[in-house]
Amino acid sequence: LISIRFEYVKEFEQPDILLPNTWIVVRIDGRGFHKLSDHYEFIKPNDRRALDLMNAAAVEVMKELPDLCIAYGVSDEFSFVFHPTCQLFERRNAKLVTTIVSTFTAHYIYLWSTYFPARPLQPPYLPSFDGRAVIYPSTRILRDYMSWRQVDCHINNLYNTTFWTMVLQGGMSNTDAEQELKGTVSADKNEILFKRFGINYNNEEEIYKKGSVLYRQYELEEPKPSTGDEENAPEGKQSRSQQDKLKKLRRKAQIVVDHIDIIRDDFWERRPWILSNKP
Ligand code: DGT
Ligand code: MG
Ligand code: MG
Ligand code: MG
Ligand code: MG
Repeated sequence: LISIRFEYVKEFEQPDILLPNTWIVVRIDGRGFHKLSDHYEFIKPNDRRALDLMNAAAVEVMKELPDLCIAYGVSDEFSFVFHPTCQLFERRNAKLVTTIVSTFTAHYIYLWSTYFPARPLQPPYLPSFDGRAVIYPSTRILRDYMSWRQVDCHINNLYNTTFWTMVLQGGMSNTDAEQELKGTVSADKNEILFKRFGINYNNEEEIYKKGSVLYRQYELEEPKPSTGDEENAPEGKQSRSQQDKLKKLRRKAQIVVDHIDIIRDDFWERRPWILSNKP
């Protein structure tokens, strides 16, 4: 066959399998959303429609990829988490990242008009996202990653809320507000908000302060009695039938969008199935 002559080009493809038995986080981020949010006149500092649209697209990604355990979103970014036992696409980096990025982008664009009915999408201001995969070798580090993103959300939101209140309500110029906020700590910003504008930061909406966490809400039922099959499965691995059962349960489970602390243990202890990957 003539194709034999050309087949050697296959050898140029590099393997990109992610280390086994590690958490995989695929983080996507909107490209140039500074410009995009200006063009479509997103409300500053937080546009509820824009965040709801991000969350709606992420819910669809979770539905399409039952292997995902949890996702966390803030601003124009979303982190999607695969369990260490995940074998999707043989854990190939590019396959995982490109599938998440394109699935998310497709839904984001499809749902756009629901959230911005008066602002049809127009080139060159079309939403696109970049993506990367990072692996984490322990649950502790995975949780620290999630905490890092939520702390970032809080820090940025406190800054943005204070900055835009000073500008929009206080009539300050952008440069003056920026100058005054330089070197301030959280307590200073809270004080500016409260003393000057009567705003108690604690009363701001949770979605802005905490970001959005998406997870599967399993029905609270006892796990089905196991068949001998699974007991023979090697430790740390799941048998085919076990995997199939999990997949079915995952497909059926409702996906919850919550705005809640994920730094402290409470969230995880009350939902042990999220990290254990068992119903
Ligand atoms: P990149 O990610 O390097 O391509 O560049 P950007 O412009 O996407 O920068 P990034 O991701 O660091 O920052 C996100 C931008 O999106 C930031 O400029 C503010 C904007 N943005 C996100 N959510 C909202 C929102 O709810 N309201 C408004 N007004 N802007 C938002
Ligand atoms: Mg970026
Ligand atoms: Mg961005
Ligand atoms: Mg961003
Ligand atoms: Mg194909």
